[in-house]
Amino acid sequence: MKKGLVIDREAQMIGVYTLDDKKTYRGIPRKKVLKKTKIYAGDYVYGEVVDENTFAIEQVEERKNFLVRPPVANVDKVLIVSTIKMPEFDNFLMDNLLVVYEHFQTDPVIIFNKIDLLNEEEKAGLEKWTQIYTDAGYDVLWVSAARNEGIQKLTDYLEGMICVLAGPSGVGKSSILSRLVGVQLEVREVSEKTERGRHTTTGVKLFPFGENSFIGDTPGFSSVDALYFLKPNEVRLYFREFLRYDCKFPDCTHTREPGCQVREAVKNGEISCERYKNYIKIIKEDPALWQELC
Ligand SMILES: Nc1nc2c(ncn2[C@@H]2O[C@H](COP(=O)(O)OP(=O)(O)O)[C@@H](O)[C@H]2O)c(=O)[nH]1
Ligand SMILES: [Mg+2]
Ligand SMILES: [Zn+2]
Repeated sequence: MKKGLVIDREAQMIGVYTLDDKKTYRGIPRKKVLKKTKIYAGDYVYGEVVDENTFAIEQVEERKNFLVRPPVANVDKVLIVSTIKMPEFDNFLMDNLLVVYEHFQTDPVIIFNKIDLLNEEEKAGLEKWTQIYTDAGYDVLWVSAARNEGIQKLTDYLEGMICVLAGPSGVGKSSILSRLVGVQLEVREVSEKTERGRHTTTGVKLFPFGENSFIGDTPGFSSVDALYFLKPNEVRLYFREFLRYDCKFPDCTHTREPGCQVREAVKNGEISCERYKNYIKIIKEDPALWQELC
């Protein structure tokens, strides 16, 4: 059988891209397949090319993860796009996004765009935040979509991956997508309201770029409250750097427990105050908990 990737999924349309000869077919699932599972963009499928336009889907590979927004399977990287200025960096939003995408078991990476706009002082800000997120365990890349800087490096970094863009409006998601794919494209912004009010899911297209990489044209969350998906005592599992510490109690919430190594690490500067402050803020705990350490 031939292996393909579902790159277009909207209503009854299934676009299958064959990985060996890089052609796109209309996918027609066999009845037995549809009984077993739904088919999403990002699904790897096996089947036969039955004519020059048609791929009969016999089998859907088990997916390693599934993002609800956008509805894409097997996501290797979520590119959380942000800027230091225009719009101003919002680290609370960033930490909420990181928690949510960690929870969906997709690997978030941080992209700072619009670096062409920064003066010396703002560049110092970019370096400060880059250090904080690198220390926390994230890859951070700098780009300027406007000047096409850092785009080749980003393309190389994403080789062979299925990725989607996330982040607030105006940070340059459409511009980055256009640079990666090499044609002018609009990321299809969907307002929170219309998305929730609808029963049918919005279609997603994945565009091939670089060497065997794919990127979605439908963005992920522009803003999100981690507590929409998680209970307060689960949030601690998605602050990467917290997982390096063994507190006295294995279910330590890093708030008031004795022998908390995370609080100790905040106190001695190993964990960033900014990150711990947002942790406390996300779980809606007492601000005194970070104020007394920072
Ligand atoms: N100076 C500068 N402007 C940029 C850059 N990338 C995007 N922009 C501009 O920022 C605005 C928003 O970009 P867009 O790609 O639509 O952002 P989106 O809302 O996240 O899709 C547009 O006016 C872009 O031209 C960049 O690297 N530098
Ligand atoms: Mg856009
Ligand atoms: Zn603790």
